[in-house]
Amino acid sequence: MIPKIIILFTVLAVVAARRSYQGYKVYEVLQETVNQAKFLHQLEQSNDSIDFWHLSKQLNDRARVMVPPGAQPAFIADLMRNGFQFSVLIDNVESTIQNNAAVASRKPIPIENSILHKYLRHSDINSYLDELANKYASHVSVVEIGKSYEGRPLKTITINENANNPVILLDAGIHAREWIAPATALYAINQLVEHATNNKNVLSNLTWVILPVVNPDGYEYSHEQERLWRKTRKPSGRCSGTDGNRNFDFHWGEVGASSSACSETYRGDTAFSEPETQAVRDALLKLKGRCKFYLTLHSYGNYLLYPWGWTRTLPDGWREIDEVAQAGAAAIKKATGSRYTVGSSTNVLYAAAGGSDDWAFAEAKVPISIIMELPGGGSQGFNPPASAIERSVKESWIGIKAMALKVAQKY
Ligand code: 0X9
Ligand code: ZN
Repeated sequence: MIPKIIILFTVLAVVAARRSYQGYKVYEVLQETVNQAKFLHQLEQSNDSIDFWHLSKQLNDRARVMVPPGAQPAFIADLMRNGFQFSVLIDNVESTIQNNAAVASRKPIPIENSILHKYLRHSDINSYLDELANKYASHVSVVEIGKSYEGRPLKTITINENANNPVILLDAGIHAREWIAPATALYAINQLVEHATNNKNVLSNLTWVILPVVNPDGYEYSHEQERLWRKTRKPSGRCSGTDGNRNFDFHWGEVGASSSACSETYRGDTAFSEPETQAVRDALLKLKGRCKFYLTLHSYGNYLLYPWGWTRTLPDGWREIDEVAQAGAAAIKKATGSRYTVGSSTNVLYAAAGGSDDWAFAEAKVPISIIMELPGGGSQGFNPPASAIERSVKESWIGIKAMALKVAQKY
């Protein structure tokens, strides 16, 4: 029997170890002119202490920027000097994080039920995959495609393997804090395996390979220590982590990626410096010729984006990708009314080289490569409450299915 006082101290130690976002604010900043948009992009590149949750090239769009208390006076002075209109979207980021902790500590429920109501931990996600492979052994299998830097198994689940089928590779969670992405991948797995009869049209002549958490070290760290952690966890000098979505070897580091290890968009020491990006690379290379659709889930902003992410020029074959993405956006619009913006990453958002989407398209020769920026949590940004999971994953699955169907018709 462990004395209560020890339990209390352990709980306090764990709570104390978690990074606090007390006093951090998220500002919404309206960019009305080209110069204002340029100013924000330069700020994103040059200032490691402020964190852009959303930034795009579109005029009259509102950037969302998280700023720690000490940097707020200078940030506001910068905005005023440049004539920005702005407001405070989240007054204290810490209060949105505590809401989530309350949900996370509810008593456990069976995994299938939890998918819609909880952000599952990495070990539970992997257990679920193994459980499905055991239960549906004739057409479901799990493969460990590598290990994360901290040694967590990177598991893919393959559904409906058949050498004649085109393959869809779906991944999620390369950015740790974007919890809704692994939750969506998990719901897709659940639908394809446990509700196969409702999803026959995307199973009959397609094989799905799904990696629900690309960056489990970062994902776990964002549960335990820093809710808004984005990168992997391997140390580089005095800072930790690489932005996995700047680490792929295609125009690596050329634009929109930082060479500073402390930046949120650190490109890594070399291209493919991270075991997690190597695993995605190898999985895609293994499927070269067969994989027709690479879909990578992120959050947030309701975007369906495609190559290139490193230049504003559009690649040969972009119309095919656009057609698939438009099918996804239209299906969602029809089902729930939610709007997605469709276009090339550089033209819609910003130029950022080294993304998995560009690499899959250019080097693994996947003809349809799309990044889906899922809905966020409204005023909570990356921190959509667990109560929002069900509505979000069900809506996103409608779009994913519509895109898969389009791909099945093409190949
Ligand atoms: O910046 C990113 O990596 C993505 N947005 S996020 O807010 N989820 O971080 C967009 C990436 C678009 N694709 C490329 N630039 N290749
Ligand atoms: Zn992301």
